[in-house]
Amino acid sequence: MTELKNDLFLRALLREPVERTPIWMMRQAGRYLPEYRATRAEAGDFMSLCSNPELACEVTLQPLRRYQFDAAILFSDILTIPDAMGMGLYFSTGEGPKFKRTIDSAADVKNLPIPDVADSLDYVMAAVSKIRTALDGSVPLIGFAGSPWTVATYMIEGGSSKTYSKAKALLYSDPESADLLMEKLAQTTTDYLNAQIRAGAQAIMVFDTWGSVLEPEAYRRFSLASMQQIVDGLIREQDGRRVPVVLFTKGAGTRLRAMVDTGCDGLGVDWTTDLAEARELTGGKVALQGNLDPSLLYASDEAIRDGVIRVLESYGKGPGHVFNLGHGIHPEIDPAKVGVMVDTLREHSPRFHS
Ligand code: 1CP
Repeated sequence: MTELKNDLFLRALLREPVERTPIWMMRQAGRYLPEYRATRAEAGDFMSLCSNPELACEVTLQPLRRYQFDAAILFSDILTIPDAMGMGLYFSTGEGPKFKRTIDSAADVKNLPIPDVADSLDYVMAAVSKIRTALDGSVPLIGFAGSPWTVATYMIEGGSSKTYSKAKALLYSDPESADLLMEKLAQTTTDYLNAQIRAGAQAIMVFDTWGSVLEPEAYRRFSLASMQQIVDGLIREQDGRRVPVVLFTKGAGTRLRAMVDTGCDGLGVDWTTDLAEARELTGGKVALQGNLDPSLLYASDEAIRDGVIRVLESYGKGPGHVFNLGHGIHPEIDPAKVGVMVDTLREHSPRFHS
């Protein structure tokens, strides 16, 4: 294996000293970049882009050509797993993800197959190894999946939702079926992430985008417990190096404290929680990743610079911080604004590590 030339991101996740704060950006490959839109048009649609390893590799690298990011993230989606379970994922332009079939009953959960991911998601592993070769050790590659609860919301609702009422109805009306669904998803997700690690992913991120819509008890049972199961089942070392795991529950707030106990290496923090408070809640036991409000990238260059410095000051001095947005970048953002964020971080972060 080629030696990693820039391992700031991996070192920061293990809370080892770094000379500056590493940065990557959620949805760094995506619609805000004209070159992404061009490649997606070439592919035809989003799923054709995901399932073509050459084009998935190309869009993964696009943001790294523009900005000095310290990590690459696999170009794929959290909904490839239910697609591999036979639910028929499709994207109609401007409408987000949709499923041809949905989970409507206990029988649907029981009949849901556990796919052989090495086979049905082989295109993802092919993309991972192609990206690793193309990166040639420049920066580490992040593999990812959605949390079972977050993925389940799409499977039950048939797409995006504002209220999650169908998904929550299943949890409360038939908790045993909900447990079985989470179990099937946790098992498949663990296999899938381990296959990504074997193919070359050097860090793992689990996106629990909708965990915070659950009340505390339901969060523990249906979201946190299944993430715990995934963390427990993951390969944690590869090629003599630890493969760090980051969990991200958007809007986690005080739940960050319980998330530490999963044994993950890092936690994603969105912009509604101050990093100083998150650091206190997590007692310095994990690294923190975040948390500039993505909407701040609509602001003036000066306001963006101030915002980046405020995030650095909020975390404070010392290791264990990976800079990121608090959630994915919005599609309308001017790509030049991302450059302002990255340049400001490069200029100002070294003094937080001296
Ligand atoms: O029109 C297009 O080109 C599709 C837009 C798009 C993109 C660029 C989708 C559809 N997915 C992706 C890529 C993607 N999705 C990545 C790639 C790597 C990168 O970050 O650069 C990742 C990590 C995801 C993860 C993802 N997909 C999440 C979790 C993270 C998050 O943002 O909260 C979720 C919830 C999804 C579902 C999904 N897929 C696509 C969309 C538009 C959505 C969100 C739908 C919704 O808001 O409910």
